[in-house]
Amino acid sequence: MFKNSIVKTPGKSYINGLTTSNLGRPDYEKLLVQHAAYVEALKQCDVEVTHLQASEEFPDSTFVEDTAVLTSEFAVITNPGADSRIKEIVEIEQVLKDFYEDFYYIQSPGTLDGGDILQIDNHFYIGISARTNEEGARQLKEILESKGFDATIIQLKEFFHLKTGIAYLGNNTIVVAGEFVDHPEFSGYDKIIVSKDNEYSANCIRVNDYVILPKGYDETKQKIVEAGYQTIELEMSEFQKQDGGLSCLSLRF
Ligand code: CIR
Repeated sequence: MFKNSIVKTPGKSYINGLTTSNLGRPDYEKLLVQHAAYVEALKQCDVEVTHLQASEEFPDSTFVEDTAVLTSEFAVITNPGADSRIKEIVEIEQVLKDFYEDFYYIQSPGTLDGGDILQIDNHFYIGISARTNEEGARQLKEILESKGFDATIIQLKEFFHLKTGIAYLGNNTIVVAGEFVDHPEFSGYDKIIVSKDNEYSANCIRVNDYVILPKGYDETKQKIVEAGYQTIELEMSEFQKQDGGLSCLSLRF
């Protein structure tokens, strides 16, 4: 069960943030509507929402997931892999002090984005990506192992972040796309396989009694419903334009 979440309203500078997509310029008004719907969805899932105000100096800071890795007992503050995002951690660490006493830190030359971390029960998967380097992954593995967790490092081939292509729904069930469908590290799980055309919907999140997924991916929705989950669908177009998905928009703990 998650009790808490942290979200952050995107600022107007969001439209000048980092992206590799060619989906066009985000519409700020639409973006705010989509963000508000995301916050409502979290509330529907019965989590408390700590809602941070927009910061114009950090265009990508609505993607709070990248700044921390949280367990029920301790917080790891990351060292984000994009230079323009590194200082986003200052505010998040401050906010997390209301919830945690035990803090760990990823330190340079290690870099790590929370989007590259997937927790499945007591096991963490750490993706090495354009943002998370080997040293960052090694540091996180060491921290997690010192606290009794297991951790596996996975070299990404195509996905932007690890969780761009994989989600854990509980009950040994994962949602997987692309390079993770036949990945040997994930062979022991029951898989909901997302087709190439629906790849964006692999970034979905289980929050208590619901699975939240992006709107417009009926095939994925159908498979999740057949696996026994209630769903909430959210319009995500303006986040997708900046390489963001559902998991990126909150810290859940
Ligand atoms: C970035 O490039 O950092 C943002 N535009 C998108 C970050 C998405 N975060 C995530 O997948 N965890």
